[in-house]
Amino acid sequence: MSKNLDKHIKKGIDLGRHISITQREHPQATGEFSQLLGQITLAAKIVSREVNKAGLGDILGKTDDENVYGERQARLDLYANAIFSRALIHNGGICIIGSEEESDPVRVRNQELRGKYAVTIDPLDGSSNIDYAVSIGTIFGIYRKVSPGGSETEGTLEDLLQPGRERRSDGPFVAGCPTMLVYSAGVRVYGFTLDSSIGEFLLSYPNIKIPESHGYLSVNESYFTNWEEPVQQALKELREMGTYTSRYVGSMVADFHRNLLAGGIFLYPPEPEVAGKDLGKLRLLYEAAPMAFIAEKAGGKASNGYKSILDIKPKHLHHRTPFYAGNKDAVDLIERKFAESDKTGNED
Ligand code: FDP
Repeated sequence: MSKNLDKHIKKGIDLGRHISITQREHPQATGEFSQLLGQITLAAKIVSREVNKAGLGDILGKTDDENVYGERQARLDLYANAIFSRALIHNGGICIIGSEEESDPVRVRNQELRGKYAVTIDPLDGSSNIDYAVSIGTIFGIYRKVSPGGSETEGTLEDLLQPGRERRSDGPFVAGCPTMLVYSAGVRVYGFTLDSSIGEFLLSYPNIKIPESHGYLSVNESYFTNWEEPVQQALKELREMGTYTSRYVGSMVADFHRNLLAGGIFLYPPEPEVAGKDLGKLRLLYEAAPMAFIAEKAGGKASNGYKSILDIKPKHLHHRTPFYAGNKDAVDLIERKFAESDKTGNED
């Protein structure tokens, strides 16, 4: 960001104005990216409103449907998926969406609506917490279309199955108290807080940097005995350092967001002997890669134990990965433990 533009990025400016100022950094920009972020913001506000009044209507609870991972979908999952899909397809300037709640990608068939971006989305992460007034949120990721034909042609799987490093922008939006939207378009990480009295996201964190060497260890410790030794050892050492303490909400957007501001590491290690969890639980495309992008842009790190999450090329839409993200020193320690172990290396 040039110094000249920098002076306009002050706490309190609204997201729309922020997007238009930062867009001036890119003289070649056509405004399509800003329009896409605008649509994401609009959908985030609608979902936030619904999350905050959940319980008053009939939006709580599970449906009888399951997603592609065999998890029962909550009503709010499906609601958020519908709101984001509609906002993105009709006015987002995208060609394809990969959603955690859909087994197949959704292509934008209408050429007039189609644009040059591909979006991945976890419409409501932490949804097992929906009924309990715990913060939950949306995780989105934006790629440029790479399949041939530009916006003349429909998006393809190739547009979605790109390594995280190719991302154009990512962010979680956390619906809680307060509701926040965090995003990075590749340089800084910005945090906005929703002022519900005026319905605007206002800049509250102009340049988020994850603290170093202290903070929270966020992991579901009930799986401890199922983890590989390097993870167990690393956690033991982190605890012994005395600068880390445990805190786990069980809703990744909330845990990750707290650690981004206060320091720490979020872990979801593999459980090699447990069916379906040999690569952990988190989905590379929808959960791990967008959070890894934010972690790295904030000066932290995200790894599968062997390499950066951003360097893993997704094999398919629902590819899972072990995930360690947060303070650089803590993630480095985990990688070191794996490197020292006699394991041959995780095949991603
Ligand atoms: P959820 O299934 O409720 O959507 O991958 C999603 C996630 O939640 C994360 O947000 C959360 O940290 C994790 O799963 C919780 O899994 P455990 O119950 O196994 O700890």
